Amino acid sequence: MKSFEVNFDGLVGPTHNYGGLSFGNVASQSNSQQASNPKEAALQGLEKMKALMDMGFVQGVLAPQERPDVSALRRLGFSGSDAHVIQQAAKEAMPLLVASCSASSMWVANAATVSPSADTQDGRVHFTAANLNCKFHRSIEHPTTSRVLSAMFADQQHFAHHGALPAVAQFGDEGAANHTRFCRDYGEAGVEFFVFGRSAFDSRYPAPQKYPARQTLEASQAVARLHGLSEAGVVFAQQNPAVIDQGVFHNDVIAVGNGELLFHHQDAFLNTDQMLAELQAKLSARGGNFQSICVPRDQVAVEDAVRSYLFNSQLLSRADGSMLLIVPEECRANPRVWQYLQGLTAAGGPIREIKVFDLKQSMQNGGGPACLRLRVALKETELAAVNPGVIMTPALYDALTQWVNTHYRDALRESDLADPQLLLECRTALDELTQILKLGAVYPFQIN
Ligand code: SUG
Repeated sequence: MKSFEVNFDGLVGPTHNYGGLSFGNVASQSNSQQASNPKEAALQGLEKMKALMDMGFVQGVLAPQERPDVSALRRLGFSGSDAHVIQQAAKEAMPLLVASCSASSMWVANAATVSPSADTQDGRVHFTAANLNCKFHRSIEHPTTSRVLSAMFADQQHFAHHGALPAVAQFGDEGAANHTRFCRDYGEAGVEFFVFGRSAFDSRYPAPQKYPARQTLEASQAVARLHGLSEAGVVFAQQNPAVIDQGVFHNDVIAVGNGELLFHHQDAFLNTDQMLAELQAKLSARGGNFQSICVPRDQVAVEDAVRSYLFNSQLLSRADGSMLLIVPEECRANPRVWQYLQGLTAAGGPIREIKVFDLKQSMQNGGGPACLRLRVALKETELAAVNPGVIMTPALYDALTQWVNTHYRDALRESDLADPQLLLECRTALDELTQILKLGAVYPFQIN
């Protein structure tokens, strides 16, 4: 049976802004308070989705969330009408209003961890929504994420959904950004690779000193258990704490994998040789031939990787078996990274082509091409069971482009977030979107 890796890209929401909310994420911190352009951000994302569809990949769309999140503000003690809640928060606690307005759900690599049916005990595709417990603005995403994923993957014969892990730092879970899967073919049993930043209960694992490690070993282990993965099909590895302290807040900022290939920086992991040997052995037991490409620090420093987002790229398999790397414009702008990439494609290895995309609006908050997509490997029958409203087509691309042009602002500053009109604009837009994507009622304002 045919199988596919489908990329579901997060549609950028109408409140995209630079709130400076993510300590440890260099771009978010350094672009804080700049004016954003939500319309441009959403159109840049749609361009990438269309380009992948035009290249023959199956492409999906994941809806943004309702923002400002008035119910989150109510839980923090603001009351009265929705407009009053927003105005009071703006007056008394602007950082909370900014957090409740973040369009951060666009980075859907953090929405959930997904295990394809070939790896799971019950033969279904498993999803665990990420609790994103490290940052308040992200911790409020998972209830709506769960509803949206359930509306997209509704068929219980094929799809199983798990709620987010307990909302405490010991189970900090950032979803697929710290999860990669290696396999010979998307439809065959593979090896799921979980990368964690620290252990909550075992002090033998070193922790970073400056910035938080968002993902714990215990969270990764819990997800593997929930998904019914076998010992033979998982590898757990620790991220190098020194690179977290240089701004690598998710593993997908320093490594990316696809098929039988891991593309990573020399300093990405602790105990790299042992980890590579385990991946090699486990994939080989599954009939695969594990390969890795290590980018040496004397060619690309960690700082260059963080600035350019070289590893936050999409590594895609083409029909002829070779691979394509989708990188952000910032890679071309960095001479060392660009020179490395020229050498990489010329070397005759598995990565043959580089395609560059302008995703500046998202990049300025630390979200590159790979952050914007959630990968779901599906067999033909499973793909047929996905809500067809969320699969990209030329007609859907046109409808979404028109929808963005109708509803989105082209400039947003912090002071604009206090405007109760913004809430109405967002709800009007999202109500229309649920019809375009055929999702049914998924937003709090549609349910309550
Ligand atoms: O969680 N930025 C996101 C970026 C997430 C990137 N995702 C992956 N690497 N997969 C984060 O730090 C910034 C929001 C602000 O500052 O306005 C933010 O949330």
